[in-house]
Amino acid sequence: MPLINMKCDELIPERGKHIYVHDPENPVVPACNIKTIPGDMTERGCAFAGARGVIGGPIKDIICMVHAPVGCAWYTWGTRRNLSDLHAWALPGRLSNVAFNRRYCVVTDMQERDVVFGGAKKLQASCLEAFRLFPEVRGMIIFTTCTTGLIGDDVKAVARQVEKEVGKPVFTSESPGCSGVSQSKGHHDFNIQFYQQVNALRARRPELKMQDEEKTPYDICLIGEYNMDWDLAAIRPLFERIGVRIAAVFSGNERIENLIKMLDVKLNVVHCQRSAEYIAKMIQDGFETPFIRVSLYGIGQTCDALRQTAAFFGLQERAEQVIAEETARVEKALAFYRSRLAGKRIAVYVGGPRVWHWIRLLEELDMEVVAGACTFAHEDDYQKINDKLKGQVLIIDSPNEFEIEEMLDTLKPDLFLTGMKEKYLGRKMGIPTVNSHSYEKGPYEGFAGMVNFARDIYQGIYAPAWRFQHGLPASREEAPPCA
Ligand code: CFM
Repeated sequence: MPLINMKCDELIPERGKHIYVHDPENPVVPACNIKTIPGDMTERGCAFAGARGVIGGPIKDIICMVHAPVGCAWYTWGTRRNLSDLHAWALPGRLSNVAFNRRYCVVTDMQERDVVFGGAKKLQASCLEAFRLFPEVRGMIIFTTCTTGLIGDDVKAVARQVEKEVGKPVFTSESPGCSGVSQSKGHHDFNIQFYQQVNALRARRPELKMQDEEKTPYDICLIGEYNMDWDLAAIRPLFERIGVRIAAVFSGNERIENLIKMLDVKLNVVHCQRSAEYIAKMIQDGFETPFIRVSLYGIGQTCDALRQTAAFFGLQERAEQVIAEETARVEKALAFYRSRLAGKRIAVYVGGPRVWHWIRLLEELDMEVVAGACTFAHEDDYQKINDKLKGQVLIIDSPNEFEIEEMLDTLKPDLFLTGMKEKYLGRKMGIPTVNSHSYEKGPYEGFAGMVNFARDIYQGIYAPAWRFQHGLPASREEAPPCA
């Protein structure tokens, strides 16, 4: 039976249905995307975090108005390094800096009195004040959280009123933290509500649609791409060189103006298929715009993504040219890292998709995935993981800290690809880590990104600091010189 119980779960045996050792002969999908078992110290985030932090946050020229007590805004602010710029049209000085969405945290600061008597008036005043303080922003999204969701403030009415007064689009994202089992619910909510509201806005103001003279026959929208540590700088030129135009990105470093036009492209290219495939499906249903699923991590998968996109538009020849040039450019560096990293055993713990995004990438460096864990993956993510794994691999759905510790202790991987919270656990156990959410020194996507990723893995494993830790394998003590 591939499902297993871990020792640390003696007191919560129900966890067993979330954990399995993948067997290629008999693949199983664990229990997933269900309520956390009481007493299990889950590492999951809330639905609001999924809506605000993951999808709304990376939009570069809007205010994310968090209608909540200050903590909801403060503790979710700036934790995800999706960078943006506000250069092109910003005022000089104060706002001509990069990463507008990481510099400002805007919240209604709900107090007890507001909860008792209702917060709608306070929200309206806050929206108007924010628009006055940041005259250059082009719109707003109002986010509700547990508090304002539960008291039932009519945020849609406030949005309509503010939009009328200011003349800029105001959207709402009603995805209170408690409304789902993980941040994944917030992704879904945001997709549905944004799609509906963009459609409604386009009906009210048709001049916001993509006008005929703007359109090209090669317009695509990159969906589920969040510009983590400037991934777009590595990816955008590749698509442009094969001859397509990225008319919109949902939602990394994107202007709201382009997101309103995203319904007018010819093809949707979906990268993160957990957080954003929903909107691609809705656009397909509503506009008959097809979508393709891609991965932009690793050489092979990036090539596949370019080939698939090119095939849709009949641009295969140019794609082959770009692929030949780019693979030649990174060959030497990757050969160096491969020679140092071959045979290393890796554990990966992320939200979900990156486990399957990275299996092939790690294989390209001759490394092996020995364990995988996902915070909020759904069944289709586990199917994708199973399809890519060749050997017996431990997989944990929504792990708690004890399970992660036991996983690392029993499998002793050479490197742990993980986030900010768990890295200390790994490092105290003598296992190097690389930040697999917002990266160490990215970008990690595309050809150049693959070299950065390999370099960070190499620097993690061969960091001289490990010499001072006892009981480490010899390989980590004999650091070969860096390229
Ligand atoms: Fe998609 Fe993402 Fe991920 Fe995600 Fe995330 Fe992320 Fe992630 Mo951190 S959108 S599901 S909610 S690929 S922030 S950029 S790295 S857990 S696997």
